Amino acid sequence: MTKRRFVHATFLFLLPVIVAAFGITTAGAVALVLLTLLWRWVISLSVWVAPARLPELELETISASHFVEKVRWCMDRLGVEYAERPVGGTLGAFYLGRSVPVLHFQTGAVRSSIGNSMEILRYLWGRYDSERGTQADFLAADAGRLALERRIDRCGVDLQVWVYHHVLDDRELTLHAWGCNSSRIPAWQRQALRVLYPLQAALIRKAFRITPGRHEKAVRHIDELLAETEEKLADGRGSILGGEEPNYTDFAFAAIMGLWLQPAAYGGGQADEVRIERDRCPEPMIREIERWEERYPLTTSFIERLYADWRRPGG
Ligand SMILES: N[C@@H](CCC(=O)N[C@@H](CS)C(=O)NCC(=O)O)C(=O)O
Repeated sequence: MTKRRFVHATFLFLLPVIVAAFGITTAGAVALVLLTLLWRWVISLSVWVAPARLPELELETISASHFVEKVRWCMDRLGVEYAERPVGGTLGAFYLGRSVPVLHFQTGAVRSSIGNSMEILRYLWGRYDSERGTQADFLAADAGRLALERRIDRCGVDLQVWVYHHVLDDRELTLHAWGCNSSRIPAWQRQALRVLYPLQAALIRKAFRITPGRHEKAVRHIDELLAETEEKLADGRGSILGGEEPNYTDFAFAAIMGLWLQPAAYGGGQADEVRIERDRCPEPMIREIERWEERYPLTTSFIERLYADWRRPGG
C-alpha cells in the first residue's frame, strides 16, 4: 500500500471516532463521508498525475523465509536491480492474508504484483529471457523441472512444520527469527510481534497443525526428497536433474533446504540479522540436523557448494 493510501485508510477508520468525539451532526457526517470519497478519488487520479516514486522492482519479504530465499537467489543470479522490503514474520499471513515473497513491479503506468515463488520465477523468466539472453537460461522451466520444483515447495511446507515444531516453545528464538531483533524491520512491527506472540504462536500451531504426528510426517517427507537427491548426486552431476550447470531448481532446492543447514551465505546478506546459529537451536532440532548431514553427505555438500560457488550477495 502506498503512503497516500495508507493515510487515507487510517483516516477512514478514525472517521466514526471523529464524528462521535466532536458530536458532529448527521449532515456534517455525510459531508465528511463525501469529502473522504473525494480524497480517495484524488488519490486515484494522482497515480496518473504524480505517480508515487517506488523502486522498479521490489521484493516484499520475511528475511528468514526459505521461499523468499528461493526467489531472492534467482533475482541475484539474474543480476536485476531490486529493493527488498522485509516485514515481520507472520503479520502478513494473519492480518493481510498474503504470503511472501511478493514481487511488486511497474507495468506501464500501473503497479502490479505477484505472490507465490513459483509464479514469480515464471514471470522473471518470461520477462528477462528476451532482455538478458543466456543470463536468464537457468530460469527456463520444462515439465521435469516444474515437477521437481513442486516437490521442493511441498518440502518447504514440511520444513515450516519442522522448524515451528522445534522453536515455537522458545519465544525469544522465534521472535528473533521473525525479525524482532532486526533493525531492518519497522519498530512498530517488532513491538506488535512481541505483544501478539501468544496469539501468533497459537495461529501458527493451528494453521500448520503442529503436532508430534505432523512433525514425524514432515520429517519423513524431507527424508524422502533428501534420499532421492542423494541417489541422483552419486554420479557426480552438477545439477539434480542431470548435467553440469545448476539451474533454478537447484537453487530452489538449496534455498529450501538451507533453512535447516543454514550455509554461511544463506540470504545473500539479507538474513544475517535473523540468523539462528546452530548452538542456539533446541537439542532435538540439532540432533535432526546432524542426522540429515550424516545420512546425506553428498546432498549436504551439494547445498554447501552451491552456496559457496553460486550465491554471491546481490549477484
Ligand atoms: N507457496 C508459497 C509459500 C510461501 C510461504 O509459505 N511463505 C511464508 C514464509 S516462509 C509466509 O509468507 N508466511 C507468512 C508470514 O509469516 O507472514 C510460495 O511459494 O511463495
